[in-house]
Parts: sequence; C-alpha cells; structure tokens
Amino acid sequence: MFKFIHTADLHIDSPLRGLEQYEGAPDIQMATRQAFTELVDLALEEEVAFVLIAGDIYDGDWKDFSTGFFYISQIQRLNQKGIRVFQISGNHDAQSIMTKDLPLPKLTKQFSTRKPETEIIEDLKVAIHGQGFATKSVQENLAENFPHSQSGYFNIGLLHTSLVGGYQGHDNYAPCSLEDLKSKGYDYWALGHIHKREELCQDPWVVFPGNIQGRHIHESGPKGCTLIEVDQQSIIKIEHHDLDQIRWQTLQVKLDQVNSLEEAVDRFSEACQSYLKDAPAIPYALRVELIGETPFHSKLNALQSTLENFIRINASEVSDGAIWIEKVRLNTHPPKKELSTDPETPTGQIQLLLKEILNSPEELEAIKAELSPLLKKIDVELKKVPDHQDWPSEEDLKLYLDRAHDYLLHELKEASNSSGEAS
Ligand SMILES: [Mn+2]
Repeated sequence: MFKFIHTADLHIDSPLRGLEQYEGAPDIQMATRQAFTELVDLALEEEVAFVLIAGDIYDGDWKDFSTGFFYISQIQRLNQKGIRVFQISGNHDAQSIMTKDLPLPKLTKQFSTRKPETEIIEDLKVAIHGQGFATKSVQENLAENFPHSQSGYFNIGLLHTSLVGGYQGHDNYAPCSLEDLKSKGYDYWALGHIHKREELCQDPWVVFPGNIQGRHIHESGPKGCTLIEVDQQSIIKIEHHDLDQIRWQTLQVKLDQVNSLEEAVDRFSEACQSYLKDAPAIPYALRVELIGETPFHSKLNALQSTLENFIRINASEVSDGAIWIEKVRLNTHPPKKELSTDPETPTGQIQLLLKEILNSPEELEAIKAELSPLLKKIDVELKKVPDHQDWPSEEDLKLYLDRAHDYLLHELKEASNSSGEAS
C-alpha cells in the first residue's frame, strides 16, 4: 500500500485580486505560500510516497529569487523525508518564461519539455510519464506522444492541458480528448491547468485537482489537493483536502418584500450567520448578491453606498472579523405585478422590447459594440477587475439591460403617479 498527492496550479506569489482597496482587509499576500506549506505538512503527516505537481507552480517569472527559495525550501522538507516530487511546467511557468533558475534537490524530478519522459519507482512498481510546457502557448496535442502503459506497473500520466477546451477563463493549451488519455492504458491521469476541481473519469481516474488557493471571486469555493491511496496496483481511496487560507464565495441574499435599509441589513445578517454555521473557521471574501422583488428597490439603488458600508460593518461584527466583503451587487427588482404587461401600454412595450433584445444575439452584439469606446476610457479602472478582457460579458450586458429596464419602469410609474395626483 502507498499514498501519493496530486496537486497543480500552485501559482506561488500570485496576487489575490479584489480586496486591495478595502481598508483593513486581511493580509492575503502570503496565502498561496501558506497553502503550499500546508500541502507539505499533509504529505509528511500522511507519509505519502511522492507528490505530483501538474504545472503552474509559479504565477510567472520570479520578481526575485525569494519565490524560488520558498518553493525549494518546501520541497526540501519532503525530500529530506524520502518523499519524491515529480513536476512539470505549465503555461504560467513555461521554460521560455522563466529567466531565473535554481537547482532542484536530488529527489525532485522536472520532466522534459521536448518529449515525454518516463520515471520508474521500482520498489513501488510505479511508472510516471510526463512532459512540460516549453512555451506559454502550446497548441499541439502533447498526450498523443505519451508512451503506452508499462505492464506490471501502476501507470500515471502527468500533464498540463485544457483537454478539448470550453473551460471559461482558461486558455486552450495542449488540447487532447478524454479518449486520447484513455487510449494509453494508464491507471491515473494527474492533470493541471483548470482551476476548478473536477473528476472527469473514474476508469481510469482522470483528475483536475484545481488550484490550492482561489485568487479572485471567479475561483470560489474550497480549494486544495487530491490524496490517493493505492493497494495491489489499484486505487482504493481518493479524497480532496482543503488547503485554502482565504475562501472566495458568492452569497445570495433575498430581499423580497424588504421595506427599509435596516431590514435589508438584517436579511444579510441572517444569511451570513447561516452560511457561517457549516463553514470552516478561515477568513472569507464574500461577494454579496442582493436579489428579489421589493417595493424598496429604487431606494436601495439610491442608497447603494450606504447599504454597502452597513453590510461591511455587519459582516465584520457577525463573523468576528472573518468575513470581508469583496463586492455588493444589487440585483433586486421592483414588484412586477404592479406593472401592466399589455403591449398597448408604455410599460408593456418596454418589457416586450427588453425581451426581444435579450433573445437576440445580434442586438446584444450591437450594444456591446456601442459600449466598446467606453472601455478604452475606463481601461485603467477595469484592469483591477478580474477577466476585464471579456468586459462586457454577456452576463454583464444582461445585468445592465435589466437595470435600465427597472429604471425606466420605475420612472414611468412615478410619472403616472404624479400625473394621477394632479388630475
Ligand atoms: Mn494555472
């Protein structure tokens, strides 16, 4: 029997984005380092035979040597206990990107970027096949050239890949299909690149462990590594271990029928406390999404910054300082039933028009084109936002249209109320 750890996408020293401008926000600069230190602790505790790292150890070229020194000091802790490390480079730490280098300890193997290599651990009867990225943008199918499994051995493939693609927020690199991987006859495919944990197949096991520390709100939920137990050449246990030091999460709060600012904050407070009940005791960066139909909708919009600050204070109070608010998104609606949907009325026409726009890819594209000159002007601000290259995304556009729609309907209602009063 032996155990091993599969991890990927450490992105050591990557900045965490979205909390920088928050007065008193927690010190998150060391989060990726601390997460990796805990991975090493886990490996020592579980007495694993080896650790596999499927690319993107670093976020990019080192600013100075301290990033490399940190990493090597951690793998030395493993090697000193006889735990071997097998690693490949990914798109973020491709050979061509890294200008600095440090020698690796003896029990650590970095696979070639030119061709697949095989490492044998004879006493465990394990064969590990791997190849790293020579350049950032690897377009060829690397898996294709991997050798077929060696009989009598437990075979592992180590690869950084987007598979056939289609993962939002991840570039398409070293594309290959699940069939390509299966055809090699291995027992386990240790993949990297996709930051969301995913078990793609169980026969054989094909796993993305996800990254070890979320870096912004689009990398939410628990993050960590995979621990695998092997007996008689077959996998008997596979489990995820959390390593994240601060967790990103979106919390939806329903404000249905809310009539005041205090009530809105109370609703948030309740949602926050019920979330914390089952959550591990670590810091959280929460995005709060306020939803639901409320007659207080337009007031909430007018009071948005007050509401945000009240929520921040409340979050800190109910969580004993563990919760930090990344952003508050106000997505409430005015009660719809008060508005006529009759297409002969102005409110009915507006609702019909919105529906038409939302259902027409051409209309959405045209609005996006109208917004693009704006993008240049606010580019500097947007650079602070994750995934700003995609702005406005279809999701953003729909949100803006929805708000414009609510605003127009609200104005119409106010106008008809006041004209009603006058007559
Ligand atoms: Mn990555």
